[in-house]
Amino acid sequence: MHTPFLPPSVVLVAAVLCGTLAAAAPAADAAARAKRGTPGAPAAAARDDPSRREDVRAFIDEMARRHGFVPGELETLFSRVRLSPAVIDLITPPASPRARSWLAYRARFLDPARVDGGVALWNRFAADLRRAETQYGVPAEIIVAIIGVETVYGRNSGNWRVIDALATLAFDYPKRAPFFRGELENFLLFVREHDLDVFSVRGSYAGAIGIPQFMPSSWRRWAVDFDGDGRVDLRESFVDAIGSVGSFLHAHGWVAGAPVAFPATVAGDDYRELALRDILPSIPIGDLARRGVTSTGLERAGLPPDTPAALIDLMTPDRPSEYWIGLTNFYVITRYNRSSFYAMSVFELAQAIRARRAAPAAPVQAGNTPVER
Ligand SMILES: [Ca+2]
Repeated sequence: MHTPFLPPSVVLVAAVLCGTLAAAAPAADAAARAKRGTPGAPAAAARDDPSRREDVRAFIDEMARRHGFVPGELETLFSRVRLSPAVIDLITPPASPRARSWLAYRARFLDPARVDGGVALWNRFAADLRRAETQYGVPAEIIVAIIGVETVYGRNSGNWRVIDALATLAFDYPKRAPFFRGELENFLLFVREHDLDVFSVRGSYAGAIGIPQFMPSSWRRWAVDFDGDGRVDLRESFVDAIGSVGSFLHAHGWVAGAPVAFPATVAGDDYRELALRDILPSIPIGDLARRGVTSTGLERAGLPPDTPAALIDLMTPDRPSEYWIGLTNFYVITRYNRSSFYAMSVFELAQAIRARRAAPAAPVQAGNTPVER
């Protein structure tokens, strides 16, 4: 994991704060609220000290009310939070949809080094991956590929202080403020439950943590202690990460033994409305042909005609789109990251890792890998 040491001053502050996120006695709650000072702090001061912002104070009050945090302790914590405009820049999608390119996206994840890294992780944790496959029904290569796409097998799990990232997105990114306030709430609970130093937890600019990049709410709901040491540790334990990815996909409806997606060809105009729909599988595969969508892989799979599917349009500027038929398991991968580019990268990387592991000397294919799961 990529987690550098904190400067000593931060460690000292963190040590003081560590373990203070305990439940408040009502008296302490009232006393802290009473000494909180007057509202209407100058804008500059509020920017430097988030704890003086009205919206942060309201959040602190809510955390005290709902979860028994001590307001004064959360104020001290938020006074040391650094809101970061860079986080807003990173999370803001490009202004023009044409900036999105499937081929460019795909090239970031489908490279020989990432395929080889996946084979190495699989070989190292083969028994645990088999156990996850048995317990959750999720193939080893899908779990390995998600960890590969997320963090290059734990090598790049993010260097942002999660408290800074989540506070920035909760309070300075109105578009998704409710979601990130929920994650900030879950992060404070997570830190309290695991007795962690709140400033020591590092992650992505979006607040995702550890080898599989779980958001705090996902960690609290779906992460599992898969190595049996009594703690859930997605920052250091690959085995916990493997089990937790399986647990997450299982909980989101992974269908054991079912295929993920098939390459498709389109003709006419009736397919266009399908391509504009959400990635939620909403058309029976038996209706695809009359909409101009065909797939020899899908036909060979012999699935029941009422199997729900989605037409996935993987677009690249100035090139024809690549079309796929996404089934329920494709949709389940998008619960991890709500993007068809993401899900297809995971799926293709998974196939490439499986193929490479089965035939170590074979070259990594540049085009679509065969899809026969
Ligand atoms: Ca564990």
